[in-house]
Amino acid sequence: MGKRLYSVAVIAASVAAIAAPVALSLYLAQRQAQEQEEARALEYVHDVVHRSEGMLGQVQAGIVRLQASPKPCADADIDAMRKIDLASSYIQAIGRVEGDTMVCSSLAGLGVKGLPLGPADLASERGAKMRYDVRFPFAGANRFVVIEYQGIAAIIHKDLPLDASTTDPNVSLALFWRENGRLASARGTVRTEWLTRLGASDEVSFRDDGHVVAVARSKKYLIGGLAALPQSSVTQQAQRLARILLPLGVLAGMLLAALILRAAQRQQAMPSIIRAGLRRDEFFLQYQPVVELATGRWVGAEALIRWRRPGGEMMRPDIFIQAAEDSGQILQVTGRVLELIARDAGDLFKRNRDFHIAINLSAADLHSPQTIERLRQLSAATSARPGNLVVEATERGFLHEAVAKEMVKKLREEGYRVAVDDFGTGYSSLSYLQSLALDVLKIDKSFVDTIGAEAATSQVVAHIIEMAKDLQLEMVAEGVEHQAQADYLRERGVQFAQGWLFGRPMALAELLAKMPRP
Ligand code: G
Ligand code: G
Ligand code: MN
Repeated sequence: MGKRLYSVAVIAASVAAIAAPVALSLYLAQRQAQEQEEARALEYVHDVVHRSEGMLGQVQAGIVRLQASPKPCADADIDAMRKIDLASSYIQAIGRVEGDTMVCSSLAGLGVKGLPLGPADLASERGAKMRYDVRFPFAGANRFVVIEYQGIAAIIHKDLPLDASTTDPNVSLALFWRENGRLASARGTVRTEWLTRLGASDEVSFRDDGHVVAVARSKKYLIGGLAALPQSSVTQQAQRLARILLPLGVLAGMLLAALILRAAQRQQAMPSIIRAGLRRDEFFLQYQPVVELATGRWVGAEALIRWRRPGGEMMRPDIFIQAAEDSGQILQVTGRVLELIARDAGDLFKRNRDFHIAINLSAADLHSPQTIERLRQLSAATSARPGNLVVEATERGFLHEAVAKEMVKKLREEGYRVAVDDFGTGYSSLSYLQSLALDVLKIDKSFVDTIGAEAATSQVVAHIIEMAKDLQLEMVAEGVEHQAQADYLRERGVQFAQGWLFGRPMALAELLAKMPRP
C-alpha cells in the first residue's frame, strides 16, 4: 500500500473509531428512553386499572350488602345505603332503581327523590346496566357513571379512577369497557383505534402518531386502561440520557482512535527498527530439541529467531516476522537466520553426524532464487551433509503450487529435507500434500492440545496421523507438554516430537550440553 493511501486509511479508520461509539451512544440513549417512557406509560395504566378495580369492588360489595336488606327503600335500607356511601371512597351515592329512575338512595336526606337517570347505554349479558355519561341538576357540570345491577345502582364520579394517577397534564388517560370498547372516562388525547391494539394480550405498549401508548386489561373485570405520553417526552428523556452516554461514547471513540493511531505508528516504524535491528545485530537464535519418541534421543533442533531490543525488551517473533513479511524485509531476516546458524553451529555436524537443524522459511523465501544460494553457503560453512538441514514452511508457503513444486524439488535434490509446518492451521488444500513430495509433516500444537480431551477435534489428530502415514511423511508433533500426549503419539506411530515436556527453546550450546547421551 502506498504511504499516502495508508495515511488516508488510518485517518478514515480513526474517524470511524470515534463515530461508531458516538452513534452507538446516541442510539442507545434513544432506545433506552423509548423503553423507559413505555414503561412509564404502562405504570400509569396499571394504576388506572388498579383504581378501577377498587371502584368496581366497592360497587360490588355495596350491591351485595343492599341485596340483603329485607325491605327495599325502608328506613333501615336507606340507613345501610348511607353507611355504604360513607365507607367507600369511590361511590358518590347508591340507591334502588325502577325503570330509568332512582327511586330511593343514600341522597334521600338531601331531599333528592325520584332521580331520573336516562336510558341505559349498555345492558351486559350478566345483567349489569351501564350509563356512561349522566348529569344531575344538583351537580353542575360534573359527569357521572352509573352502574346498575339487579335494581341497585351506584353513582360514581366519572374522573375518579383517573384523577390521582398522575398530575402530569401531558399524560392522556382512559378507562374503557371491554365489552363494547367504549370509554368510561378519558382525559387528553385518546384514539379509539389504540384500544383495539390490545387484542387478546394482557398489555401492550407501542408508538403511534407522536405518542407512546400503553394499554392493559383488568384480570378481574371487563375493563381496560390506556395511557398515552407525547413522543416529545421520549425525546427529552433521550436528551437526558445522552448527556450521560455521549461523553462515554466520545471517550471510548477517542481511546479507540488513539489505539489505531499508535498501532499505525508502530506499523510505520517497524521497517526502520527492523533495519536497525539487523544493522546492530540484535537478533539471535534459540533452538528447541526435536526428540525421537521411541528412544528419547535428541535428533535435531528447530532454530527460532529472537529479537532483544536495545531497551532489553523482547519483541515477539510472530509480530516482527509478520511485519517483515509485509514490508518485504523477510528475505533479509531469513538471511540473518542462516548467518546466525553458521555462527552457532560451527563444526556441530562433524561431531553429531545425524543431528539436524530445522529452519523456518516464509513464503517469500520459497519464491526467491536467493534462498538456495544462501542455503548452499550455510551448508558449506557448517560442512552439512544431506539431511543435516531441514527447511520448514507453512501451508501458506506452498500455496502457489507450481512454484512450490519446483522449489521443493530443487531443495530436495540439493540434500535439504522439507517439512510442512503448523499443519492443519492453514488453507489445507490437501491436494498439494500429494503432489509436492515433502519429507516431514509437523502436527500443529492446537491438535496435540486436544489429545485426551473429549472434544470432537481430538479425532482430527488421529486422521492427520493416518494421512501422513499414507503419504509416507515423517511426523513431528509440536507443543507436547504432557507424557500422556507423548505416549498417545508414539503408540499411533508418530516418530518425533517437540515441546516443553522435552525442552524449551534455548541457546545451542546449552542444548548440546543438556542432550541425553546414549
Ligand atoms: O518459538 P516462537 O515463539 O519464536 O515462534 C513464533 C512463531 O515464529 C512460530 O510460528 C515460528 O514458526 C515463527 N518463527 C520463529 N523463527 C522464525 C524464523 O526464523 N523465520 C520465520 N519465518 N518464522 C519463524
Ligand atoms: O510455529 P512454530 O512451530 O515454528 O513455533 C513453535 C512455537 O511454539 C514457538 O513459539 C515455541 O516457543 C512454542 N512452543 C514450543 N513448544 C511448546 C510447548 O510445549 N508449549 C507451548 N505452549 N508452546 C510451545
Ligand atoms: Mn516451525
